Amino acid sequence: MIKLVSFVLCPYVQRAVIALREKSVEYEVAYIDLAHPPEWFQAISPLGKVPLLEVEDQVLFESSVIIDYLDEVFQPRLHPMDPLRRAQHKAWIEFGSGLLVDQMELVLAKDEAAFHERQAHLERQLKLLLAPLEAGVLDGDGVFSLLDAAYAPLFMRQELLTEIRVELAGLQPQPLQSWSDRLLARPSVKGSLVDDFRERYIAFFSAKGSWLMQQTGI
Ligand SMILES: N[C@@H](CCC(=O)N[C@@H](CS)C(=O)NCC(=O)O)C(=O)O
Repeated sequence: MIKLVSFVLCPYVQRAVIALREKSVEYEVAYIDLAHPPEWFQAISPLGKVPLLEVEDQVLFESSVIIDYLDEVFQPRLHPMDPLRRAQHKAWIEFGSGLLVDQMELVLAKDEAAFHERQAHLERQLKLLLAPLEAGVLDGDGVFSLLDAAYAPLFMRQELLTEIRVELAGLQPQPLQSWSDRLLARPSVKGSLVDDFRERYIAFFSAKGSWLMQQTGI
């Protein structure tokens, strides 16, 4: 049995969950509190981060490596078959990892000035996706790809953040919004979070002093 070690709000773990669901692989999830990591986790996690994938008494870390592994061992293959296109997708998945950091830094901004500065940064970074998107580089072989699994957690959070502050919709020009809409409609994506994710997400970042979360009135 495949076992994922997770933190309920972690977008990197969610990438692996989506890949597993697309492949109809049975898996278990062990949720930990990253603020108080249990000893068993500290003993097996090289960097103290989630996700971890436990398989055959071995441990894998780094979400991009975990989803690559899952793609190699479970059908259907989600990465493009063409090696060049596959390499391009891997590169943009790495870029997507950085976008998740940019998004988190936006949410963690403590005041309005910092928020606007990080919003501008995220907007610039998101715009870099437009050229490869319009050139077809981000297309899979006509089907849902591992790159899609890697970007869906980012788009889910963008949607939630836009509900809180409508001006954030402007961060995603139409081609990005269309991509996001397509991904967020997938059952594998819809079912990849805990039911009370929204409440937990808002409560977690409110407790960290997020200026954006203060706008929710919670
Ligand atoms: N590059 C890593 C990032 C993983 C990551 O940052 N995970 C966060 C939770 S979303 C974490 O475990 N943070 C704990 C820490 O940094 O101590 C990946 O893609 O797996």
